[in-house]
Amino acid sequence: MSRVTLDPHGFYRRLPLAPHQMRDRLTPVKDAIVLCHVGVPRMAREKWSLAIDGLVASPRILTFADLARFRRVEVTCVHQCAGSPLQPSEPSRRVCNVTWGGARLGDILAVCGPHAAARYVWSTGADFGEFGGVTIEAYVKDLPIERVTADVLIAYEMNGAALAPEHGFPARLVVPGFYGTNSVKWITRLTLADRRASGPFTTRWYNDPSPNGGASEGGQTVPVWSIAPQSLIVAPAPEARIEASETCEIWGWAWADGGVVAVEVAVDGDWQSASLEPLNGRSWQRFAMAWQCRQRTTVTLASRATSADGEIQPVSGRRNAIYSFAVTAT
Ligand SMILES: Nc1nc2c(c(=O)[nH]1)N[C@H]1C(S)=C(S)[C@@H](COP(=O)(O)O)O[C@H]1N2
Ligand SMILES: [Mo]
Repeated sequence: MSRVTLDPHGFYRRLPLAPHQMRDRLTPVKDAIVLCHVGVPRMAREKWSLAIDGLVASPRILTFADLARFRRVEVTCVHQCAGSPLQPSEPSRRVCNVTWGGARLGDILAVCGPHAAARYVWSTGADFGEFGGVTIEAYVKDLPIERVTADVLIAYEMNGAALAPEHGFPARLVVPGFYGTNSVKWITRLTLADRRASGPFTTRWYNDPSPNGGASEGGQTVPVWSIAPQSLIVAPAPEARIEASETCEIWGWAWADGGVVAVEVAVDGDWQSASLEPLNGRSWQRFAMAWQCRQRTTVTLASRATSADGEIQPVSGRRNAIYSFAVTAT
């Protein structure tokens, strides 16, 4: 396939909402996160195609009309940027919760006959250029093939409308529960393979030092796949005026791949259980705690989530580190 036009060209992102602006359960498209490492490809639906090759019995090339003939499904999920791959331990609060519509990747692969030896799905986008001083032939990511049967999509809609160019028009991969970096936009190729992909976005970047010895010490690394437990207080806002004598609700959102089972809220370091709504699919979960300050003073608020597998948000140094801020009661 010939190369497409990029507009804009080069790194492009939307400034994410601040936590206190994340009031909607379903984030409007205009407020959704946007992250494009090398630019925004512009492609017509009629010119787009998706090649499926590698360890399959029958390789295929799907047109958009072919894609649209697969059963259409919807998945509402948290969509979070892992943050800059050049600063992998910076906390990332670039997050939203949106509904994707498209075809199940499992249904598409079923007609291609995956080989038993296939362990990973490599996905390639139409974008190319330069990032972090490296020439990028194409944006390529990978995911373990077991994940496909869950709810991985080739999506062509966001919140019920056709994808905007910056979100991957006409079609993109969506891996619910994985960080956004894995959900390849403007997807043009899927390759089934017996090993991980070897491009810069799967080797040089987006691999964390493993807990048992970091990469710098010659240890193992873990791919930036599953979303770690995280939570954000939406209200009160950092600049909000709080009445010392009135009860207010501290509330926010919590999420993790596989869901969150507990959220605690701290006022000046005193952690207490918040109420947490049950997990609904892959959406973020609302938590809340009633609180009365009782004194005219400035206090620090923080929240921390625990995932279903018992992982808890760390204090600092990780992309899911605890978010805290000061509020003043008058
Ligand atoms: N082809 C391609 N896909 C991509 C990217 C990219 O630069 N090129 N950026 C990734 C990153 S880092 C994120 S966080 C998400 C953001 O998706 P969005 O811009 O639609 O919110 O897309 C991912 N998919
Ligand atoms: Mo990202």
